[in-house]
Amino acid sequence: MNIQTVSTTPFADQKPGTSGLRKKVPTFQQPHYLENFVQSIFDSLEGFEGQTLVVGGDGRYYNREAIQLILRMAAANGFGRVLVGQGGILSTPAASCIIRKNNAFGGIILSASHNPGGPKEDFGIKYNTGNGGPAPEKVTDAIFARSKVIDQYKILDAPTIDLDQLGQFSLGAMTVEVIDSVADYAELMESLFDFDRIRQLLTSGQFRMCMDSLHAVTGPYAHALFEGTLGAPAGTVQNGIPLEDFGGGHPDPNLVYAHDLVEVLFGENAPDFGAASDGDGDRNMILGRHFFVNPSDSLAVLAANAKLVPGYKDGLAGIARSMPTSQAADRVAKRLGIEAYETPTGWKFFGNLLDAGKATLCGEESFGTGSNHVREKDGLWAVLFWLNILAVRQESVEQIVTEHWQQYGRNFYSRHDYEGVDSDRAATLMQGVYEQMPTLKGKKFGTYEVAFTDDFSYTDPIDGSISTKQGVRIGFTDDSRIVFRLSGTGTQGATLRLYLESYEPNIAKHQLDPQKALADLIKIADEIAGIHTHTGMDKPTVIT
Ligand code: VG1
Ligand code: CO
Repeated sequence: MNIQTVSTTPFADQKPGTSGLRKKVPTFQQPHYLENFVQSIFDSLEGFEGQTLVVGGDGRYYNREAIQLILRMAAANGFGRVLVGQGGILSTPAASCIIRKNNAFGGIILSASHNPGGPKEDFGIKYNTGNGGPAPEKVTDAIFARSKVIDQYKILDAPTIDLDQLGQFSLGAMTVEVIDSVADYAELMESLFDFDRIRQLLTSGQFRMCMDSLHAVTGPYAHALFEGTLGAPAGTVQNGIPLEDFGGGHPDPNLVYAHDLVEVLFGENAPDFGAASDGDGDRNMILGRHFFVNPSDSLAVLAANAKLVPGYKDGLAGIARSMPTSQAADRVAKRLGIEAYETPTGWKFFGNLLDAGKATLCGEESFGTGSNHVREKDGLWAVLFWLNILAVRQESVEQIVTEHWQQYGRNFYSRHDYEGVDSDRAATLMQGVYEQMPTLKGKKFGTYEVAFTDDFSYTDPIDGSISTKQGVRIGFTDDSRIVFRLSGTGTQGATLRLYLESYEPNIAKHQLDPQKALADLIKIADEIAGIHTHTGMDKPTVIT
């Protein structure tokens, strides 16, 4: 066994963002770049000697090279065993499931999620802890601190492992097990949902669904679940083979980047149900026939109907949502008499609440929904949850959502993204907003009056850790809100996210287009932040 200790010098830019370290592929391909980060992860952990590590990714360009390197470094650093998905494939929620099921020490997930892939596009890496969830800030801070002073890394001199063949291999003193990417995850799904009922729905001839995997990681999972176990006709899953460049697309399940699916669901003779997932399989978009389900509403509907699903039949302990997510789920929590939690953006903030049994369902406005079954958001889980509800209620997606609004009122909601903004301009814009904050309270904009402003700060109720500067909130006296945040997942320039929300109890107004219902708030946001002036853009890149 030949362990090499290689001298290196630090890179200054290895600070993990909202979800791991994401950079362009050529950045990762620089000599020592990935090695430094992986060693910084290992150097920040204690007690993994002889333990199990889970490794897998979304199949994007550079996935296989990165995995070979991580295997040799894990062996050199003293891990006992690595479980790696066949072909290097593990969706993010499947990786979380496998970490938990095997009591692994942790896992490394290779993905830049919804960002494009390819030789000139994005790659990413993140570390998940033994609970199966993204490392909390204290761990990612330690990794970053280490990356700034690292001077050597350890790697085993060994041939590459055949990732396509299931089985056990030795790598120095370490064992590598290449495992089925889908089986454990599929088994977990079957334990939560009423597969018989969903199968009846999908084979009834009365119901058609369309699942778009966007050439990303959920393809094999969706084929096995929907067309395999659940009996949906072949062709139900589109773009179901993971490609290194996602077919040149943007694997982001929203109205803009999943336009092919949107066209089908809004076209003639549309199916009853449509869904899409993102690069690494943790996001979901839900569509009915000619109907879009806003992710914030989706969380609220799942919560309100949870008892219809076997895995949640005893009810929910609590519901957690990220701050910019609409307050629709809070209304459900209130009626159910359970706690509603508001956390900063990013799934890592849900981990403690889930581990402590305080929350059962969690969600983000960015097409992320999940539960205590794993410690990541989970795209196909959300699709199955919807199918289970549809199978029980025998109503359309549109009926279920409009009836929900009738019961709870409607939280009109929209997110406007301005992508690829010059970083300095974005910083100037945010600075301008910060400067106005102290004087905004009580100020009137037409019929709207500012009730409060703050830069969201979160104290974790379990471990007391504090996270500051999580987005500027401007709240109005009628409970509507504007939130400004800069993205922490982009790799080029800055992305400004503007989140808008208002509440409408009047049923007669529920059919309004959200962009119309929110038109005044959209104008106020521009008046306060000067979005168009600062970005030089006359409209957002993506509207959700
Ligand atoms: C975005 C979303 C956030 C999500 C994160 C990771 O972060 O807003 O809700 O948790 O992506 O999702 P940001 O910092 O760009 O707003 V994924 O599917 O990239 O793992
Ligand atoms: Co993702």
